[in-house]
Amino acid sequence: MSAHLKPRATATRDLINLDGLWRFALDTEAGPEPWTGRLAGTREAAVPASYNDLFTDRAVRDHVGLVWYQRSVRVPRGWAGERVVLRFEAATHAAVVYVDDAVVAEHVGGYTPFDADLTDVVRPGEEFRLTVGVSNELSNVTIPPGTVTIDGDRKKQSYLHDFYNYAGLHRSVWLHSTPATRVDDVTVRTRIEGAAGLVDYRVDTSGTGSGTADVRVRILDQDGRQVAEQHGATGTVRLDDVHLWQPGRGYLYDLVAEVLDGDAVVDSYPVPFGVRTVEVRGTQLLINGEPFYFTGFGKHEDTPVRGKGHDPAYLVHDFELLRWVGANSFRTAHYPYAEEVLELADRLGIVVIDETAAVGINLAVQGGLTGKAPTPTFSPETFNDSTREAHAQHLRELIARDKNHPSVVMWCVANEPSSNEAGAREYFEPLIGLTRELDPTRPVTIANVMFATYSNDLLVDLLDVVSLNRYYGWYLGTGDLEAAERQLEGELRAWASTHGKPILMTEYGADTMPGLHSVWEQPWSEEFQSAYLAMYHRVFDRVPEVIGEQVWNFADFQTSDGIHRVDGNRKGVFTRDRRPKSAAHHLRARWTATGTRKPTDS
Ligand code: GCB
Repeated sequence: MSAHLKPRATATRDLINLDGLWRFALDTEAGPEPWTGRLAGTREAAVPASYNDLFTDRAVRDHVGLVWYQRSVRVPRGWAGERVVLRFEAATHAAVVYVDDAVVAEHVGGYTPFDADLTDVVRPGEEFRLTVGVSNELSNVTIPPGTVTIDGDRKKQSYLHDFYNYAGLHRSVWLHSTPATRVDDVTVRTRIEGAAGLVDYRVDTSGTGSGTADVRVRILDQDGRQVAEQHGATGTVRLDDVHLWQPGRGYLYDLVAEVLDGDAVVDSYPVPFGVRTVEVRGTQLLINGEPFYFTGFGKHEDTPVRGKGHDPAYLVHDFELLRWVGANSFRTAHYPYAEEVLELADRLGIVVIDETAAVGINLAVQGGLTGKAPTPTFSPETFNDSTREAHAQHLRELIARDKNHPSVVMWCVANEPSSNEAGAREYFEPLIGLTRELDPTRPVTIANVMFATYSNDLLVDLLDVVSLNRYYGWYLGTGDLEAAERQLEGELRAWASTHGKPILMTEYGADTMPGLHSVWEQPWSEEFQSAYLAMYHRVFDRVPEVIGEQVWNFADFQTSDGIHRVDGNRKGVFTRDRRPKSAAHHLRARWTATGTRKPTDS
């Protein structure tokens, strides 16, 4: 069952967090039907966390297939008559959930939440055995894709993305109650009219039988004072003298959606929202009518030991480093991040480009790197209609989860697909259309790969912003920043003059070993990283259509093993444990002066 509203404790809803240590076993050790009893073995795994780096056993780290998590859960006595729901914020990449001996949910997609309605299978006051099988297997019809091969008695997995395929229960697990008659979903969209904010809302309800429930919405300001109240499941609330949500100043209101039965409040659910607009006009992206210049990074959810497990301490620290370095934005490369990340971005006014997990819809890159004749990316045997349907479902789940977050200003439908190849348009046009249908309020982009040029890219006219990932001076012409500067400027100017759209640099960066220094600015040295970034910045400042710069990457991150990677990708401006390389100081000087306006704009 897909999920909309994040579980919250409210006057009408209770919430229990199920994080902690769960029993854990690989499918190869768990025996048949492991959900029918206590899991074999003595391993316990932390939730939330990737399981891969928790243990010293390589068989766990490299495991391909299912792993099993288990714990017992007691339903509170007081929940009689309530709806009882289990919520997984993320199970990477697919999950099957058992309550005692029965399947209660299955979900595919590793970075979006799902629910299981347990109302009819559990009893208040009683305990049940919760067992979850989580698979890390990827295929040509999963998002992201990958390939599993059999090597003797082992399964092996390869994939087309440059980050380690961490898996497991990466985010919190909750048990919560809702009333039977309840708020199911809330959609908030905002407009600005002079000094007023217009809040268009829609409240979906369930369990109201054939009668229509009376819905009331109340708007509270950041101090909790009620500033408006209105009845009706849909409508527009006017907020005079509105406090706008601004980059750097994340003012939030709460829209409290209530279901009433006479005077009684049957259900109550608050949605934080900000009043702001986003629009692409000409070659600018406007937030609240003002041109916005993006500074920041492509990030990853990646930390030592935890892998992709959500960690509130790293969240706070990463945002603190963003502030320190003067960054005003980031992209959720290459998958949706934990919702807590967006909530904090909402509160702090950090601007987010929200990306799907569609990374690696591209067989040309692999062909190009191995010298073999490329396999077509879009074909019945490779990425096909079923892949596109999985991608569509992923977009539905992403937009359902994130639509109300003011920090999110743009959807990124994919990272570096083969957008110059036959079939790209047939594959992507319906997905871009779906994104716009699900959310007509936000611009849409795709992070473009270098092989798809201003003259052969097949998608650019469908998108609002040209987002480019480019590595002149690193992958191309390594170390020659003079040539790179010419090539980069030439390419940016060609995109600008051919397509007349805003250009956002969503990736540029160079691998850098911290502590390696060179008076000649040699590749891999800290000096080179700074010089490389400074060169890109000179070019951005000369090309008026460039609306922002997001360095690849915020921090070093783990990848699969390979001769191009030294314990992972080293393009971080911070190390994996979040210490600055010297380039951080270069960025800090530039970005603290930039704020939200392009350095060359007065
Ligand atoms: C890219 C990818 C990113 C890689 C990066 C690199 O173009 O989008 O996932 O990590 O290049 O460092 O090679």
